[in-house]
Amino acid sequence: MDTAQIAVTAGGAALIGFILWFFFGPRGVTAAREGDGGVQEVEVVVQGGYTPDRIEVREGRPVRLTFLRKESNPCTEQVVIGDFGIARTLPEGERVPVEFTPRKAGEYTFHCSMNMVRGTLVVRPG
Ligand SMILES: [Cu+2]
Repeated sequence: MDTAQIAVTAGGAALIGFILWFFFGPRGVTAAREGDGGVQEVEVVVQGGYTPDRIEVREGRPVRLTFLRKESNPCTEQVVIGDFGIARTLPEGERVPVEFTPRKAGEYTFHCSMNMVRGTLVVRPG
């Protein structure tokens, strides 16, 4: 192999590695911080997905997810948390607080109205 071939091969391998990491790599879990009054708060940025997309809270205490949508893509205009009967419109650039209290430990999905962009709420036993 000459230098160019080696460079192309290495570049391809690096790209494949990146793609595998991007789609299948470990996802960080963001634990909610408990503010005044015991409300578990997390800000979620909506831009090509949810960041963070895995949020850990404790059961039996109020949760406030504040969504901040930083894009105009209509895909993410609504966020739905079906298990809690929540559907909210997210105007671009506005913080939209969504409050509920998870009563039962488990994993719950939040997603756009088309169910294409998703995140997970992990509720730990209180
Ligand atoms: Cu969508």
